[in-house]
Amino acid sequence: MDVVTFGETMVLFHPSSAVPLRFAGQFEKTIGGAESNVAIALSRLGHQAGWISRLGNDDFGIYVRNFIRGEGVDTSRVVFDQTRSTAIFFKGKRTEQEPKVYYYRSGSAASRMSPEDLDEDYLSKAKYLHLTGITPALSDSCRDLVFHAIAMAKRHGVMVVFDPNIRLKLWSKEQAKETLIEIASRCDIVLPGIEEGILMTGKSQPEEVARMLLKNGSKAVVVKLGAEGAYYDNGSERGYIEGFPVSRMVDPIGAGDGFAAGFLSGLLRGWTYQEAVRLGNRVGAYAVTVSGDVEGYPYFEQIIRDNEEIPR
Ligand code: KDG
Repeated sequence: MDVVTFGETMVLFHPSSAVPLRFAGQFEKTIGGAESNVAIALSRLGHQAGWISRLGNDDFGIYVRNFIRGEGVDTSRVVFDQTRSTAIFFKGKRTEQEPKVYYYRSGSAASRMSPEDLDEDYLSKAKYLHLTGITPALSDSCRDLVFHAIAMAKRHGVMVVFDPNIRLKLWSKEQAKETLIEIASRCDIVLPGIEEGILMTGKSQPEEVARMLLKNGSKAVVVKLGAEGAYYDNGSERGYIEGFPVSRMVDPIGAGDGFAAGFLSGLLRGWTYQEAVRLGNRVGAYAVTVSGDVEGYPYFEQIIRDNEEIPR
């Protein structure tokens, strides 16, 4: 495996027309989950990714597993929980820039994930472990799982990449800050969005956010700046990398996960930080052109075809 990740993936319903949810009569169904988004995007970019989770033993659980497996992601460690359901969520009107999300996930199968869901042999063979700050917000056992996974990865020299992905519908700012700073201090690479970086460090500029997170214990930090691109600092090199212009902006959700996948793809290819961040920006840009989370993620061939300037 190049990258192993774990987290909750839900069935996502979008209203078919741009009306408030209470008037919507028809919905399109797909899936959404930050970690499976990263695994799918990595698989399209040509890497081996494994996604670990718990799903309900129901039609939605099978749908989520089949969708992710159909993208070439290894789902062999997914467990079907006999007593809990697969979570679902809805996205609000498509005309909004940042659509509202409505979760129906409390007490879901994935919220029962715990350290027992980790297979040490499986994780030890990965090059990277990818984590997000959504998982520790789901339950105490999920929080334990995150810390357990980091310790396990460290024992085997697996690099740990952490995207704080703060979801204030799941916990308060104070709880999020305390836990995410603690997790970040144990991770090799941290990928906050600028707003997340501000919340975690109290600093307002990307350079300061990165410096604080390096001081906190991480070896490298990339601060995502949306359309503006990203700022990286790995202790020896630092700088801003411009974003990619997009022809149509439909829905920014999923762009950060696309960034993480593109960036990891660059590192897995042995590229420099600068080149890897650039690929992250590019994959994030593709993601915002569609309403679903994963539909916009490109195949590597598409990236080469769409732009000759791809490094190497
Ligand atoms: O990053 C996109 C995800 O946030 C979205 O698909 C849903 O995983 C999700 C969450 O927990 O909010």
